[in-house]
Amino acid sequence: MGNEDKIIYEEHAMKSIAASLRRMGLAVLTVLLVISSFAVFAPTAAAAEYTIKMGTDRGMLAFEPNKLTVKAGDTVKFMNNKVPPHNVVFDSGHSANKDLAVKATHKQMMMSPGQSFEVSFADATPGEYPFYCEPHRGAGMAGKIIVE
Ligand SMILES: [Cu+2]
Repeated sequence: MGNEDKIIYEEHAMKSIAASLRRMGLAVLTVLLVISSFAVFAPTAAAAEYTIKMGTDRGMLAFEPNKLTVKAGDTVKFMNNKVPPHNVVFDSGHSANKDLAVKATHKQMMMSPGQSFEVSFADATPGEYPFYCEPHRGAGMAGKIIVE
């Protein structure tokens, strides 16, 4: 190999090394971008499940808690507790999303303690979702779920 040939050969080698480094750099950058986008957009905590008791532990005609703040994606379980029967009617006229309010309403009376049903707030419009218990509305058995 002549001196000139050697130089050309080395240049080629350098170029291909530089090219593969660039490719590797791109790959690393892509991986970093993917990881960082996950870190930014992935929820830091899994969807939560909350429980609202129907009738307080002390036997009051109230929901416990009667005010609950959740995030879209969370689930709220209404559990029959004391002094039944109870039901849950969402006030669709005053809810952030009427369809969800109608869907979440559980008109059927729950007679025995421990009975429950769940309301999913997946893809829920943020805002307030007021609800009440039909037989005990007059006694003030009402509550509100706020979706952030
Ligand atoms: Cu009730």
